Amino acid sequence: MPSSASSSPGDTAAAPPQEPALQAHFDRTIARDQRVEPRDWMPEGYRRTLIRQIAQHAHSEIIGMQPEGAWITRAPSLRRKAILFAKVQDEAGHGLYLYSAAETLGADRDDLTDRLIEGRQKYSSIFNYPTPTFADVGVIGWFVDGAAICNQVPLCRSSYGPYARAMVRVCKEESFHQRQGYELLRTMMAGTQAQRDMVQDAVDRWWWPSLMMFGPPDDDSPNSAQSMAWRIKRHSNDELRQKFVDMTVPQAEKLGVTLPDPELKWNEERGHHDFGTPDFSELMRVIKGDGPCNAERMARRRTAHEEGAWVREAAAAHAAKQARRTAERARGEEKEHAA
Ligand code: BYC
Repeated sequence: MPSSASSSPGDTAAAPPQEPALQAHFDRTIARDQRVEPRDWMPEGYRRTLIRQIAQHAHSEIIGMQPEGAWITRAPSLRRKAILFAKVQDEAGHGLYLYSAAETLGADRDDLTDRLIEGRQKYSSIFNYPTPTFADVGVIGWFVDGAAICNQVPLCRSSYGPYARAMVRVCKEESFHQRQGYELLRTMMAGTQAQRDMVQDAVDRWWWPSLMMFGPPDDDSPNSAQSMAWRIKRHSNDELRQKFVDMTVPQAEKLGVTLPDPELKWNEERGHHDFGTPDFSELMRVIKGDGPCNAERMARRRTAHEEGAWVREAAAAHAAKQARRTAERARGEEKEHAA
């Protein structure tokens, strides 16, 4: 487990250390696999990269509530409704931990929200696909949360302390999310032919977009090399994509569905599955805003933000009142002591 690098170089010196010394200390922290904490000096590029990735990750959790959230009122039983409610609520929680982690880097939460709703910051491509049937809820749990686990378990060892610690809890919850999806699909596969067809149709629609979640191929990933050198990312996009495929193939066999890739086969020599190439031009189109549901997701998020203004105002007024009362109490106690 990496330990914290809390001491700063020059603690013992009278004058504040100069940047090269700070940089050297930061480099040593990374090389020793220790953690960088909010109070530590860090290069501006490292801070910017983290804010970018953590904010996108937070936005993804918040926008990611929509595709499944659309089924809460239509879930086929009370049990499924309660499960789905809990899952979507967990996603809101993940967004909140992540916005808090971004705040430790000096980001402002309101500003991050503005960047999202004005389209100046990204969120995961996967949430721009529609959820026309209840099988989509199961497949999102199985594929999307499965992909999230592959991507996020290594982030528990990310070099930035608050991000890594947030990921520990997020991953525990994602693991439940994945299992509930798989359990839902197993139930549907044990049902009627129409239900089995519904599952296969959802698998066919979500497979390739799920592979795209891992980002562009390594050769076209402008951020990977630096993020890996800083140990923010621990594995490349292609490594994680491969891990997801290897993990999912036996699960698909057990479930009795076919993954829609004719090139998918076990490669004995590599000890991995070979698989086809996702359409990365589609990924780029979706990231740029031209996916099937981008406009709908953003419109919904903007409306929710506008409709939530009174809640934020009320919470701010309540916090101000509490602060005023605490200050008044402190002044009263001071007077008592003085008397
Ligand atoms: N979608 O150089 P690259 C969840 C962007 S939510 C959109 O490889 P990087 C859940 C990328 O940002 C979990 N954009 O970038 C919630 C970059 O653009 P900028 C979401 C993408 O950062 C609810 C450019 O393309 N997970 O689990 O090294 C319900 C070049 O890419 C995508 C996270 O956020 C994409 N798919 O690697 C259910 C995980 N891919 O910023 C489930 C944390 C790439 O340079 N993030 N881009 O303009 C990461 O691990 C990394 O940021 C990525 C990309 C692997 C996504």
